Amino acid sequence: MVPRLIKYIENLKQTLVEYDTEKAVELTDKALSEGASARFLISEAILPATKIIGEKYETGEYFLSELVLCGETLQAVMKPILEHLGKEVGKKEEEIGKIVLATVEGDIHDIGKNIVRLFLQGSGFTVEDMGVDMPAGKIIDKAVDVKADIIALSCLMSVTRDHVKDVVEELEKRGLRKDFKILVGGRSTNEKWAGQIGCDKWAADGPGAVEAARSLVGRGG
Ligand code: B12
Repeated sequence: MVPRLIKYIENLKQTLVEYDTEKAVELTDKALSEGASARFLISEAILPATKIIGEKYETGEYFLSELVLCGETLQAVMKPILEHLGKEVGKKEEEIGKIVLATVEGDIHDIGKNIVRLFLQGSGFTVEDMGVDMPAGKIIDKAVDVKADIIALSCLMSVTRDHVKDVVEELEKRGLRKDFKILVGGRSTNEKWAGQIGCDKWAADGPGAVEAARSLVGRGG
């Protein structure tokens, strides 16, 4: 990365942690207009900043009010970053599969889900994004309705992990488990746990989600 762009990174991280929305958006716009890629900003500024914010919340240095303010600043910078990412990943003409994507019931985190959506769309998947706090039954109804190949679930909190399991169990209850592949990801999940509860694949990030989804529809390798 060009050295002149690196100077934005530390500043952007700091403004995100200090929930200075105006400055953070200004730095993001400048970095993007000077040639920084959205991928670079996500990996070098957004993810490290959310790690610091999470730690401050966990250790009690930040209260819920600060977490909420940080969430607002993050959402504000994600707007131009997602627009840019959409252009970077492009759009394939050929559709290689349909995905119903949602953050599970009880969980309203959606920044990572929205990144994953763009990567999947860019690689030829049609993605029906149902948003956040989505109960298992509604996710399955939608998957049946749009004849999805894959149900992709985002889960950021340990307390909502059981709602990923709800989707697996509800599919089994309806006799539909074989009709859909389940892909899961998000901070509170991991590959071992995903396998244990009966998901088909787990992935760590956007590019990982693409690789996993492609293999689930037989387009891997
Ligand atoms: C921003 C934030 C918020 C914002 C969310 C704004 C929004 N619109 O998303 C707000 C302020 C609303 C919020 C609220 C809460 N939060 Co919060 N939040 C965070 C924070 C700081 C960042 C999350 C984030 O956006 N990360 C950046 C994105 C890019 O990363 P990501 O989500 O992990 O996504 C990547 C991967 O995980 C993966 N991925 C994600 N989804 C999917 C899906 C698929 C299919 C695949 C394959 C991959 C994948 O790819 C993504 C791209 O790389 C985290 C701390 C952290 N370190 O993550 C806490 C954190 C997640 N929150 C936490 C908590 C406790 C809460 C609250 C309960 C606080 C409260 N007391 O009210 C509420 C929950 C409300 C609810 N019902 O959901 C805890 C959860 C702890 C736990 N173990 O369960 C965390 C970890 C903070 C902490 N360290 O304690 N939060």
